[in-house]
Amino acid sequence: MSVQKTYRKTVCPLDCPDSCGLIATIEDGKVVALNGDPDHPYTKGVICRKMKYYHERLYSDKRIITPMKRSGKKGEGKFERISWDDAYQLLSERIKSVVEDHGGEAILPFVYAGNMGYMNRFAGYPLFNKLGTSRLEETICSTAAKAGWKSHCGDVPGTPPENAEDAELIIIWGSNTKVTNLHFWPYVARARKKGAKLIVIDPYRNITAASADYHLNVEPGEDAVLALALLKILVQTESLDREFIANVTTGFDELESYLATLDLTELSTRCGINEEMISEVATMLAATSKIFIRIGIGMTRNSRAGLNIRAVTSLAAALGLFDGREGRGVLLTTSAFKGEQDLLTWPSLAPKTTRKFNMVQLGNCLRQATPPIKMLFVYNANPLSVTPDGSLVRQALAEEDLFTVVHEQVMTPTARYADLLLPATTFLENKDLYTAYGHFYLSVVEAAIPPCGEAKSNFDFFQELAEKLGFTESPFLQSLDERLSSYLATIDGLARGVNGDTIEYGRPYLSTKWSKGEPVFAEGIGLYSFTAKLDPALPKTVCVTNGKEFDNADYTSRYPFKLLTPPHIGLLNSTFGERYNNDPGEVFIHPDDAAACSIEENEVVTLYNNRGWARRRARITDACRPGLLVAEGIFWQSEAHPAGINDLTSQNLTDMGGGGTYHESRVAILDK
Ligand SMILES: Nc1nc2c(c(=O)[nH]1)N[C@H]1C(S)=C(S)[C@@H](COP(=O)(O)OP(=O)(O)OC[C@H]3O[C@@H](n4cnc5c(=O)[nH]c(N)nc54)[C@H](O)[C@@H]3O)O[C@H]1N2
Ligand SMILES: Nc1nc2c(c(=O)[nH]1)N[C@H]1C(S)=C(S)[C@@H](COP(=O)(O)OP(=O)(O)OC[C@H]3O[C@@H](n4cnc5c(=O)[nH]c(N)nc54)[C@H](O)[C@@H]3O)O[C@H]1N2
Ligand code: SF4
Ligand SMILES: [Mo]
Repeated sequence: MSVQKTYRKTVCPLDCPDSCGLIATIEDGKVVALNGDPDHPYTKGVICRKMKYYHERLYSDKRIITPMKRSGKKGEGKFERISWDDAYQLLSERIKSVVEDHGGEAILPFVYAGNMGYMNRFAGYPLFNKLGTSRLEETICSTAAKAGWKSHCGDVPGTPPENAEDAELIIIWGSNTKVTNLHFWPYVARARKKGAKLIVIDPYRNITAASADYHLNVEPGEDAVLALALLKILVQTESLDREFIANVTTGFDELESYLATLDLTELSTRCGINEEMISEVATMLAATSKIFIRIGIGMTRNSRAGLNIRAVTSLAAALGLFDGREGRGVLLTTSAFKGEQDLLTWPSLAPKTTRKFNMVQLGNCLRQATPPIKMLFVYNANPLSVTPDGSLVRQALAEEDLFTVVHEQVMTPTARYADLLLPATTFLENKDLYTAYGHFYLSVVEAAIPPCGEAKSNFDFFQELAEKLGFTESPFLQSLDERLSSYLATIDGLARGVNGDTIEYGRPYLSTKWSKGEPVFAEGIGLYSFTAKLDPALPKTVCVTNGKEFDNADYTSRYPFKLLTPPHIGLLNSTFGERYNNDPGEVFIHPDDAAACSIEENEVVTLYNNRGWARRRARITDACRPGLLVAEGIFWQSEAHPAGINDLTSQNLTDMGGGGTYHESRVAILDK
């Protein structure tokens, strides 16, 4: 007898700009396949490979399906099973005693975007506010990029990605699109079929750059310099959109005077792109008005993050790319929907304004906060793998008097350090609302299957915990549907009449902010500003500056290599790490450097600096220039490789937005 199949629409919850519409095939109560939803206008039936096999993760032996209490040493990963009742009892007693003895600020929640669904991602906030815990500044990903954008562009949304298909010149700047934003690629491909050229600006030849017409292997962190060089030539050749500059922008004079002081040869040397190539690109920019720039976050994971974004938007504005005309545009993030965040997080529940810690400085926080953190509460995140200066975090997690709670789906490196480990559902097991930062659609989807084992969604877990703690304020009494409806009602970008009662599950709703042909800056709408009102320590207009670690003479003398740590095609940050058992990942190294260090292909090499060390398998390739190392992927720490790539990265912050500088570490290779 054939087993009946059912199909449920859902949405990929991962922190990926594409937020795909998915169809789960269910057989006998189990998900047996995941496919792209052909009716989703951006997904168009296609999904990435890593997600295609998500259901294997759902049922893998690495999955956490019951509450557990630590029975071995911290980090050993030994646990004994307990009931949810016992887990709640233990947890609520511990919370009460920490709050009583040390105050609420001795608790630090650590959360990020393991699940992008609004209900579950923010589910812990009301409780942590009520408890008056320390607060986490969620800076790990794109705050620097957003701050850079906002300083010149204000709140304008990015151009719809669909516009790129009418472009004649596309620049992908600091994004490995074929890996991190796969669904933008078909628009690029269609444009190229019609004759468009693709330029990729990236320090190494990633797979996107390898498919481009031109690859500009800019020195990492020097994008502002390259943009200034292009602007200088475009001024000289009178190729800028002077009408747009005059009517729709302010402050160009200041930038123009600065450009006049710059020397093209010096700029070229500094950014690592020869003058002929810079001129050729300037000529291409002058030859067509149909230019689309897709800005990635890659250029913002260094100490000049905001400056680089400011520079690229300045170049775009000087070319008039914000005028909404066909085939033109600039896309960093789409910002298509905005709802009332307080209805998810409930800051009004907090008894007072509590201290804040920047999540990329978790190491310092756990080691140095005064008074100290006594309880770390992790959900939706794997801090031991993803935060910089990882050896500090590891030492802190091993301390006996830190009580660590981890709500997780699988046995991550952080989970192994938990004192109390609680099972979390996946997106297939819970309902949620999803938007996207790479397209303009919103969807609400229901659970495709019931929870596996005793797993609980973030929402259910935090509501139940609040109840055990005796909290009765209205947010703690809400059902998920109630919270969802209240939030939906505040969303700017949804068409009128779409609300909690009328929304169709699984249907993608297009934002009212989507428009293929509207200017975002125009007379009467708003002006682009080439100058920014910022902290006085930051330059008012874009200029040439030094990198904090890359240009530090002391570091340079001790650690000759620059290290980048961008995404890997098979991982989503550290999610799916369980698929690469004991694999430390690769490091790309130029053949000249490999020869100088007598390194052979596939040999495990040790990279080190003052913060720590990490091992990777050498992949000898001219995809990166001499002096540059590239380690794709946050592979899990394991018994064989206890240090991860973030043992090498620093807690330095970006110039704006307090972000992490994951692509600005200096390292050396250990002699054999
Ligand atoms: N497969 C996969 N997809 C992902 C992720 C993943 O881990 N794996 N992560 C997701 C998340 S959370 C995010 S935030 C996005 C991030 O995706 P992106 O926006 O693509 O940003 P990054 O991945 O940081 O870096 C992208 C590229 O920037 C380059 N880069 C580094 N430094 C510089 C520089 O100074 N200048 C320039 N021009 N380029 C530089 C890197 O070499 C890399 O090729 O991707 C998401 N998608
Ligand atoms: N070296 C280096 N480090 C980086 C980066 C880099 O480029 N280089 N990128 C940075 C960036 S951009 C980001 S966004 C961060 C990401 O850092 P994190 O947000 O920590 O992302 P992930 O590593 O994907 O880990 C998410 C975890 O959440 C769990 N999870 C998923 N859904 C749920 C759920 O519903 N409930 C609960 N309780 N848990 C869930 C997953 O199983 C997974 O272990 O990493 C940063 N770290
Ligand atoms: S990770 Fe990105 S590309 Fe892959 S299914 Fe999810 S949203 Fe789509
Ligand atoms: Mo991210």
